[in-house]
Amino acid sequence: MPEVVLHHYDNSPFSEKVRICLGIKGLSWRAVDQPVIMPKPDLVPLTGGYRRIPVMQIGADIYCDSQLIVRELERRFPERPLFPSGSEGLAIAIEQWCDKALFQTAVLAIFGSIGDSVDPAFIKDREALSGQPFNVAAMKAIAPFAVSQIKAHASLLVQQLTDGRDFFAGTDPCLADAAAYYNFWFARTFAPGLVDRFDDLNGFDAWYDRVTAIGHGTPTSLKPAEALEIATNALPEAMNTLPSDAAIRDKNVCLAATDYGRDPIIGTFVGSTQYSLTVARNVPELGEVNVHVSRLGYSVSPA
Ligand SMILES: N[C@@H](CCC(=O)N[C@@H](CS)C(=O)NCC(=O)O)C(=O)O
Repeated sequence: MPEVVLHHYDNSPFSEKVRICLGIKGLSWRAVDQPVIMPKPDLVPLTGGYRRIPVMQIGADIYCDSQLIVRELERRFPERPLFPSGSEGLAIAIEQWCDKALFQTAVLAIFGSIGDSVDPAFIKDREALSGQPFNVAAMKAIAPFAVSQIKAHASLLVQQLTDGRDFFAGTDPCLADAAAYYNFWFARTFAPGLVDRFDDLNGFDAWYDRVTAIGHGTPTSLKPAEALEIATNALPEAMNTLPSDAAIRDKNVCLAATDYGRDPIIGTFVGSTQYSLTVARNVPELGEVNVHVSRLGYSVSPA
């Protein structure tokens, strides 16, 4: 099987979720450093327009969005499962809580705290990404409340740990641990002093340290040009389409995130599962690549 290539950058919280999942599975992988802001000339040819981070590449298969990336890791590398047996849906529901409610709270608290020192180019880029003003003054005003909310979220996790278990689902770490962890990692790394410890939340910091200790598996760096070459020399996996999507099979469609970073990915609809949508794209410099997005949170429409 071709190597797992993760297009990421060190400071990316959603990448940290994936890196911890790679650590849980003990995988070796290749790390491509991508820019934190646009332009991303070595990423967009692979994705066909999607600019968010992380993106996983396996040969000529390109997986957009951390929620799809972790599912694909589970499908290809089922050992040391990310989804506790019988609780797959629950793990994903918890991931949704972490990626939406908890993440939004962490963003407000962090940028409310460090907003004055943020690079104006970053602010401009994120305004374009979200279509909203990056209002540091408003974030500052709400930061104390956001910090109190982060702690309230942390206390939910502590409730799950009261029986003395090591991780969210018991003795072994799973997706829920990685998904909750990256938000606290984000705050603790980028806004020191904000929520460094929760001494009165019994068990939280020990859990946090256990997840930190999982690490990231074994990454080795790869140049962006080498990743493009891997795609050029590979063929995408064959895909099936669900019967409910038969009407759009082989049609030219546009896939797009529905929250932010909604740049369209245009291609021929060639595959779907209950949780993913796939288009084939023929890229002059790369040949045939399949781009996969998560069904949850992405729209499909005629191109
Ligand atoms: N739902 C997406 C969200 C990804 C996301 O917002 N990523 C951030 C970085 S952690 C991003 O792409 N920011 C803009 C950028 O890096 O260009 C996922 O789970 O992967």
